[in-house]
Amino acid sequence: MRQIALVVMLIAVLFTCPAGYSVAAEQMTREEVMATADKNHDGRIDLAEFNQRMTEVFFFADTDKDGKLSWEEIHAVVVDADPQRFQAADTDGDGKLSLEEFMYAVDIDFVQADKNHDGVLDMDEVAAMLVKK
Ligand SMILES: [Ca+2]
Ligand SMILES: [Ca+2]
Ligand SMILES: [Ca+2]
Repeated sequence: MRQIALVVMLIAVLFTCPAGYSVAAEQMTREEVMATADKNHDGRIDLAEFNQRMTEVFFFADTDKDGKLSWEEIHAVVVDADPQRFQAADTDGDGKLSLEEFMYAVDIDFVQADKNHDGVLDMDEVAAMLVKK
């Protein structure tokens, strides 16, 4: 069963935001991921950059501006989102993700993607996230 990290989907969201349309995360190349998330172009995504981008994703996706992400809001921007992952991230079970729940979930993905545990995602680690399992 293939599972693409939520973080890749969300970076894909950022990548597609300016163009105003959605593409599936697996269509992205690692160069596109890096070009989107690596703001200072040092070839790595650190946690501060990552959290900043994810916060932007959160508010971009919150189309009804209630400060929470419903499944419909997530699904509207992440075409291949996994409902089970959404439910797992919704720790208080109210059917929506608060910013805290959202950031907790994506930070887990960041840590899992950081294979060498140096606190940043480099090109190889981003590429590994894009590999289908
Ligand atoms: Ca909302
Ligand atoms: Ca919740
Ligand atoms: Ca790393």
